[in-house]
Amino acid sequence: MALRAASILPSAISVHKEGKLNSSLKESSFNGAFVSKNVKSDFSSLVIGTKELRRKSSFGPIRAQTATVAPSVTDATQDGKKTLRKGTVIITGASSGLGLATAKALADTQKWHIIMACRNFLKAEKAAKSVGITKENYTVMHLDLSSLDSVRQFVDTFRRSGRPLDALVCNAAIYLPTAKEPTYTADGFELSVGTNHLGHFLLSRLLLDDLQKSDFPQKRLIIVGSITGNTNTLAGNVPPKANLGDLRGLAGGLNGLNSSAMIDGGEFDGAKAYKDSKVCNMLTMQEFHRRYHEETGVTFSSLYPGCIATTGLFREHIPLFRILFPPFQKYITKGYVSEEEAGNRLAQVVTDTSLTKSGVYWSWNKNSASFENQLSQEASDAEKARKLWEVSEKLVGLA
Ligand code: LMG
Ligand code: NDP
Ligand code: PMR
Repeated sequence: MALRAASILPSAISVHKEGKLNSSLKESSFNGAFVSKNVKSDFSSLVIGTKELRRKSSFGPIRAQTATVAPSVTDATQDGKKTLRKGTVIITGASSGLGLATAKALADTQKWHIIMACRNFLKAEKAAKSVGITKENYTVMHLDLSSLDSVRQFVDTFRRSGRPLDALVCNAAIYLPTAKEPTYTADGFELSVGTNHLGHFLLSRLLLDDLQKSDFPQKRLIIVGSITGNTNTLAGNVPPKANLGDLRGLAGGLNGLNSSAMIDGGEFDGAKAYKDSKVCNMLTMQEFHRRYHEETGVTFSSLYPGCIATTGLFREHIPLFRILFPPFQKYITKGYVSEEEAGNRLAQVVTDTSLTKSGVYWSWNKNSASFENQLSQEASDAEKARKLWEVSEKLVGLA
């Protein structure tokens, strides 16, 4: 495609200094980032004011641009320049938190139509209105990731809409830290791994075809990861730690009957199940990259957007946690980011022309500049990724 990268996002995208950052990175992780020595010496500087963040975020200035919306992938304008049609992006769990903030950031560019793939139609509609996403920029489509039938139906409905697919963001998740006993998806999988990993696994496998067919210059499949699944960080060492073991529980169907409800075959622990599911998300992204990047040209990415301590993710946690967690992250770990900032970060991974490298787990440093982060040993284990892929495709009925 002879389109110039700049035609996708013509604004100044300038703050990424991956090469420079990487060369000075030290393996000492605090804020989800392997921070350089000079950053490390001043933890307070890991957090900067929202205004400053907005200024420094490479996504910020895009909002001020006047967008050009063209009906087909490229359209000649009067002055002979080619412009790009609006992209279509599916965001799962766009009814709150990070997903909603990302939808808002992308809608504000006027360059994207957002398919809000949500389990609660009314909530999603209200959420879109509440943040001021205008009608022509979004469509709500029903998706319940805790049912494989619903995933297949969603794919069907999306295809019948006739829209091309240019980006898919697997964002939705549930976290059940206080559950004493496992609960299950419609298909009988433990609910957190069933929703966060298996639902998204089926969705992204089915939609890869659609992404491949798109004529958009950059096609992306993003699966949201997290620091808490990475045991090479302090946050990833807070018990219970993620550990997939030899996948015996998953291979047994994760059903708590003839197999454990936990991937590693152990006793049920809701917080661990969530962290395990995030490891699955990060491994899946890398396995997609190895299997399909060259063949399809799709960019596969994951990210840790920062600690968005105010979202609905913590709704099942005890009230005291919900009160203390935001100030703890703001003033003690300094890993806190606002929903708006986190949404801008994920929106960058969707559109930024400097984030085209595939197979990368993105994080952001104190200046809100993105860099390629390193995953833990388990979350980058290629053999485990392959096994996870094969077991997962059996469970979701693809093999
Ligand atoms: C579990 O408990 C529950 O058991 C589980 O059900 C689930 O809810 C799960 O993640 C959710 O949590 C976690 C519990 C145990 O942690 C706490 O709840 C901590 C509360 C007590 C904290 C004490 C002091 C903190 C001071 C802050 C004061 C502000 C108050 C805000 C509190 C808000 C809550 C966050 O956790 C523990 O066992 C505590 C010990 C945790 C320390 C973990 C650090 C491990 C460090 C290991 C070093 C490894 C180095 C790696 C570095 C890599 C570098 C290359
Ligand atoms: P929220 O709870 O605010 O958002 C989660 C979204 O997922 C909601 O829209 C929710 O829908 C949706 N969802 C849950 N279950 C299903 C389902 N069965 N089918 C369809 N949608 C579902 O949490 P966050 O915004 O914080 O989380 C978004 C992502 O960010 C997750 O992948 C999480 O792991 C990741 N993340 C979050 C961090 C944080 O600090 N908050 C840090 C690192 C990563 P509904 O509105 O109907 O409940
Ligand atoms: Mg954690 C040092 C930095 C740091 C960061 C960036 C996070 C992020 N956390 C950090 C440290 C700590 N946390 C420490 C030292 C403790 C012990 C006091 C701690 C505790 C803690 C709990 C109990 N943290 C938590 C919990 C949760 O229930 C959250 C969780 O694990 O959800 C799975 C959580 C988180 N801490 C984070 C982030 C980003 C989360 C939640 C979200 C996620 O991974 O998606």
